[in-house]
Amino acid sequence: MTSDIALSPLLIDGEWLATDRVYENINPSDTEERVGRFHLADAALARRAVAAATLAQPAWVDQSPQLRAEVLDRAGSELLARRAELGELLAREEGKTLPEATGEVQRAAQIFKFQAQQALQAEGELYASTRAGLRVEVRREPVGVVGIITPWNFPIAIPAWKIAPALAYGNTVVFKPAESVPASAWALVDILQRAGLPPGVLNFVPGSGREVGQTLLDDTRVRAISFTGSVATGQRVAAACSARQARYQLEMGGKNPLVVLDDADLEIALDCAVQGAFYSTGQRCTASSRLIVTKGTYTKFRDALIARVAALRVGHALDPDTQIGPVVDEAQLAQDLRYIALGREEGARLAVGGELLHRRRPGHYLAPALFVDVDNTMRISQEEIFGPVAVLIAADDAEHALALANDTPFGLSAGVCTGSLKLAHHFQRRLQAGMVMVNAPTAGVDHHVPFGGSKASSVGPREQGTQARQFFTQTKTSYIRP
Ligand code: TXE
Repeated sequence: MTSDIALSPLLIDGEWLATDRVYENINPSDTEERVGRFHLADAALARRAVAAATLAQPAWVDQSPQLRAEVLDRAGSELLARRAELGELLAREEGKTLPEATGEVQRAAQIFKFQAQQALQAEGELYASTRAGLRVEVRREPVGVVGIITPWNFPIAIPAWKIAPALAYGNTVVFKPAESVPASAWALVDILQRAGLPPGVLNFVPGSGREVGQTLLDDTRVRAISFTGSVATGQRVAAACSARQARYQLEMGGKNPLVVLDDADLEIALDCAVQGAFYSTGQRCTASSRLIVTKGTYTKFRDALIARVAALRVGHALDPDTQIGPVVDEAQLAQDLRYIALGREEGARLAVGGELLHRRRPGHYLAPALFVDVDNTMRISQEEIFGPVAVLIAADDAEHALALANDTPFGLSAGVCTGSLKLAHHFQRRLQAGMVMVNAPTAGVDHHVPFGGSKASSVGPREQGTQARQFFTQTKTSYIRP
């Protein structure tokens, strides 16, 4: 056991609290290393956090927007200044490589700085009334108390892209991170609190989904829930929120296709496939888990891809040579291995990877797995695995590839590699996805433009950029006789 950060408390109404429940998070690169110890909330504390957020909200929205902007901007500056240290913490906790983790912290900083400016962009519209002597004013106001429930795969960036706009527009927040990544979440909350948030504006209640998360879903004072995670939990969020008419925003799974057409630049296509499918250990909702290749280039692409995948260096997240870190935890590793076994049972050919690897330290190391000659109807082609596992599917021609790409319940991200402007434009229009990439990996997005999917991947308004305003504000129409 090496360096251990102290027992970290929860935050309710500006006070750091200890409880009698403690969670220990373990480094997936070295399961003998404990990253930290964290006090956990229960249902009663979650309700206390909601009460604090409810009390704090009117004063927070009445603050000068300049103050809100300054707090968020200061938090962004501290994240940026500490990106190496926090990147290392994130890499130890989640298992992504150091460059990926440091990049994620930097992304969170950019998000805070961008959303800080949105606090000053309170938009409104004035209309003439149809009735003489009246004018009509349409304003956007905060929703109130927002519950933010996040997954483990982006432990700083996803909380950042929900918390930053929520606070910028004058909402108060109760934040519940995923169980397995409390350290990054705690560091983010600590930074925001020290940046000058008044008590109760941001409350931090790590704890179980079933208890703490469900309490937020069921509390009528929580007027909106922003959620990222699995489809099954997303459905629970939707059911609970619609039962009490709260608004909700769901970002869930993906089974994102990357289409490679005969005329694609082979090197670019291989880079997109390897990057999109396997980096971050395939644990991205935008991962290219389905590679669909037209038959003119299929064999050449397949053979080159197998060689590239076999050469990927899997190892400790902090090792500078590592390209692919470990799987996040035992449960996710078990899920990955179940799907690898299922793929074989379904008759797909595992061309490379899929076996457990042993490294200097004990960790959840899995060799990136590529199934080839796969049928799109197989479960490994249809269900989100969320690990370093991809399938390669042959298509007769571009139209067949397009039909296969769209033959999925999901619609988050989709890519096409082609040298033809005409085909690129055709795919851009016809791919059923919230985000389309041309000659670029399906994963990897900018923070200042909308993020989200279609079909079963997302419900509710888009996240990030200026469109985040749609979820975190509501419209009020006033009729005024001066
Ligand atoms: O997700 P959950 P988990 C997929 C991926 C992964 C699987 C399980 O396939 O293997 O989901 O991951 C909280 N009320 N994705 O267990 O359970 C929970 O505590 C309220 C894909 O992490 O959905 C956590 O904070 N909240 C996805 C959050 O929901 C509840 C990213 C997400 O957990 C709750 C993550 C409840 N009843 C997982 N139950 C992507 N595509 O990005 C749980 N939670």
